[in-house]
Amino acid sequence: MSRWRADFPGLDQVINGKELIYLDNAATTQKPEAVLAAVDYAQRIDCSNVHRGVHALSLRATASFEEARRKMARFINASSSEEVIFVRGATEAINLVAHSWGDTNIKRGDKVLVTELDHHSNIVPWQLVCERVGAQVEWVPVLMNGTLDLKVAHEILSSGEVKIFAFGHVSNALGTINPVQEMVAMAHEFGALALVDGAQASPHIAIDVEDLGADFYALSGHKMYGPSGIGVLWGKIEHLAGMPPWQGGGDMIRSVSIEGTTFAEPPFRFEAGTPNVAGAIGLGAASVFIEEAGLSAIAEHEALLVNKAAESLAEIKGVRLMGEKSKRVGAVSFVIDGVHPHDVGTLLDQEGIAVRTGHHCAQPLMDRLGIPATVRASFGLYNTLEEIDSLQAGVEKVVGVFA
Ligand code: 7TS
Repeated sequence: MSRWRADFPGLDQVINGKELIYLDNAATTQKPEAVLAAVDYAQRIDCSNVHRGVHALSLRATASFEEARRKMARFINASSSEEVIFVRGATEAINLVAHSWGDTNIKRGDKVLVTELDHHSNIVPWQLVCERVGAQVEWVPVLMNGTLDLKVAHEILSSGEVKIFAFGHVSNALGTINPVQEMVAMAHEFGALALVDGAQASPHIAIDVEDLGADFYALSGHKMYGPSGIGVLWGKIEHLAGMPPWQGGGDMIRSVSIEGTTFAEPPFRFEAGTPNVAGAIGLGAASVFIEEAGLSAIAEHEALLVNKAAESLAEIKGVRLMGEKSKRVGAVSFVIDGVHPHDVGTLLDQEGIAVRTGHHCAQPLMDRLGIPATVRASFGLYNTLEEIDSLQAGVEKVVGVFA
């Protein structure tokens, strides 16, 4: 049993006549009572716009919103909450950097380095900026064991032409944990910045942006037990201070006149318009929930789940696991010979088991693995070893149906 399970009301439901077994946590996580209550309070009681009212409600909403920013700064060990920008999610965080930093600093003939292991969110924004400015996207290949070929990364970086190296902390499709510090150091050695997509790391691994040494770090609230529509872009203040705004509007200016506009300091320069106030407050509550649960206790519990899932699925004839077992967190991805992953997903759903099937927005990875799609079971702190038994039984049943 998981000691955290009772905090999640969404888990307590019956799907297709079976108790829900929710193994689609890499897509989004369920929300604990503490997050639901924080969002509810922000909208029911403290409902007001932020940074613009002198009345009590607005002051309360602003205080809670800025408290959430400080909680997120603590959660990732940022040196200052000025470095924490609220965005819609990891996708928007990366697009913000690609536009604001990228359009200013990447020039014709420069290179941007991405990886074949990454989510489309950390690929497409870089392709777009390279098209805009006439730069070139270069790729770090992924090896069949699910890890990156860092020798090639080193080779490409050593040209000195790479402006930024963008890569994930943890792969959403395979669960591979990348050696972030080593990759950041490699980028810096050759004069490139490093952006880390932490969307799949933040629910599983303690994040210390100072220690990782990266220049930018992106995360999504809904993948770490927080609400959807909110996330964080962390950036080193020396970069943020020199970056132009991406979007213009209210709350991001110092002054506006007919002659022109001057902009607020970070983080407000990058938060045009009314922000997702309740979402940010809910995300702050999620970070406290995770801190109180303890990332080392979470990691210990989840390692049992991932290892048991990998071992029990590998025992089933016809099942092929993707990626390397030892460096994995949060997810296992597999295919069944002769069975389309979507059929596996549909049959598992009949057992009340929610998994994701498809390319997981990681088509370059699928191409490299030579498959169109996988079945992915991904785990949260509330999953149990009994649920892994049910997954194994469910997959055995699928194999039986197609035998
Ligand atoms: N980066 C990674 C590594 C992701 O896994 C995802 C979403 C994103 C970025 C985008 O996050 P968003 O919150 O901005 O949408 N990944 C998945 C997934 O694996 N299944 O559904 C969404």
